Amino acid sequence: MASADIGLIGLAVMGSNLALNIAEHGYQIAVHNRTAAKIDEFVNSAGPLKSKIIGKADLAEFVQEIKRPRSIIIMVKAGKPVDEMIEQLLPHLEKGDAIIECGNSLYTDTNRRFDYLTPKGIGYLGVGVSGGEEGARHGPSIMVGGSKEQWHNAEPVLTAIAAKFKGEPCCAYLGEGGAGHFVKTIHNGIEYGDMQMIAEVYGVMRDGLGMNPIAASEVFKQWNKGPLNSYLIEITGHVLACVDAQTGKPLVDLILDKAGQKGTGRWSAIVAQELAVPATVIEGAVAARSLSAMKDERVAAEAIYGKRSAAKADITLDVLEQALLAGKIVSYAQGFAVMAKASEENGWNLPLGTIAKIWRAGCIIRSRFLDQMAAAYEKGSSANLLVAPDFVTLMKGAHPSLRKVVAAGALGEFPLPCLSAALSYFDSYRQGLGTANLIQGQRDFFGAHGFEIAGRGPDQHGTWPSTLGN
Ligand code: NBP
Repeated sequence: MASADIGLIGLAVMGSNLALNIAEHGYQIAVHNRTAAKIDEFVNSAGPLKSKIIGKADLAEFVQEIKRPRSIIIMVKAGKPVDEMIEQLLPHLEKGDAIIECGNSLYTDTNRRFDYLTPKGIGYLGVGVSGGEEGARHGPSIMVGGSKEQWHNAEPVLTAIAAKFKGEPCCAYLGEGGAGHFVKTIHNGIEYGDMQMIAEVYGVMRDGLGMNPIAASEVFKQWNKGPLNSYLIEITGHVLACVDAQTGKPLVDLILDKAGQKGTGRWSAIVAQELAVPATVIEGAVAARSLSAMKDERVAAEAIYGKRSAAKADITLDVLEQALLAGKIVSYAQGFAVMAKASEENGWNLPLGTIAKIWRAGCIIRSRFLDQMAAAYEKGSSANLLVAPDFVTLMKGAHPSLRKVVAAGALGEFPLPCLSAALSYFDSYRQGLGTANLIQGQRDFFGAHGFEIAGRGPDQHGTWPSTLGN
């Protein structure tokens, strides 16, 4: 007799914490893992929640334990393991059952799996889960895409375990196929941009203002009470304040300046390029991580060009705070513009306001700012955030500071790849008369590509010299 409300496969960090979260909300859950020893280990360590968890090493028995129509979460390593798991599960499933894949999958893989399973009568939900281990255990932000009918079966469990923002669950159905995983990818790209811009501002404090980590930590703690209030600003305050027990030195000064990346930031930059939507802050952040990893080359280049000048930057902390706010507005405007275009291309009808809402709690980029964004979308903004009235006011106040900081970086020789990318995008976006007229002239010169002249229409050509020289 089936007794579980839901099943879950994959008992590593994310899966085991999600399973505990589900059990804690009163649901009976069946669990399975490829390495069977981990199943008993997990069930036995579940404490008072043990009675809610049924461990099954045999896949057929695991499936039989779940009430129909079945909802089965897969939380295994993204990529091939997901396809392998689907093939193993298929013979045991019946029409109407659903696979809910919650890893960091590439959205095109999710589209493919959705197209493969839908004709078989098996629902497929590709779900982005953000918030790391802590979020999985106590309330992540959950971005759902895929089969709408099966979403309704799983909705009570997923909304129960999601983070809540003022009582509203941070979980929503966003569209068919890979819509949920696409939104999670862009979330991660925006997360890269936020982290890089914060790191750049820390660089200004350290290299431009000569502040030590403790002093910088105090500033971030203060900023967390204002418009920049967010999880990432809060943890930055803690990271900077941390002291290494062995040496008594600030931990951040001992950590090697080489950042890792697992791929979702890079995917978001690639997809933005494919959609021809400029996402220069995300691109800058991905490139900055790659450059950070080239430690030996950077050290060698510094020996050639010499250390940067030690002159103090002429900026205040208030200016720095406003610059970060301006950079953030541009970055989110770009990220949401990528989602709007992808929605159009894929026929997803992504609800941008809902996305801003479900990112307000549980996920890594949660912030006060996202509540303002959700409000802007509620007021009817659908175009680029930079022209949403409330953000126009914020940007008008903040962009002069962004300008000062980027100028200080250029003159002081400290790199600000994302803040400067944000400023360039803003200046290009608000410039009625650009410089692409010259590019069109050049293209016509060497390739007869033609150009448009107001009043004369497209496909115009210049009369160019047939030979060069003199
Ligand atoms: P991992 O990504 O480290 O995957 C480990 C799990 O995958 C184990 O249960 C392992 O089983 C299983 N597995 C592998 Br590996 N190959 C398998 C196969 N061929 N068939 C069946 N199972 C297989 O776990 P995680 O860190 O918990 O992350 C799970 C997913 O969630 C990933 O997609 C990850 O990108 C995503 N995610 C992670 C975080 C995070 O903070 N860690 C945050 C958000 C999303 P075994 O025990 O038998 O080896």
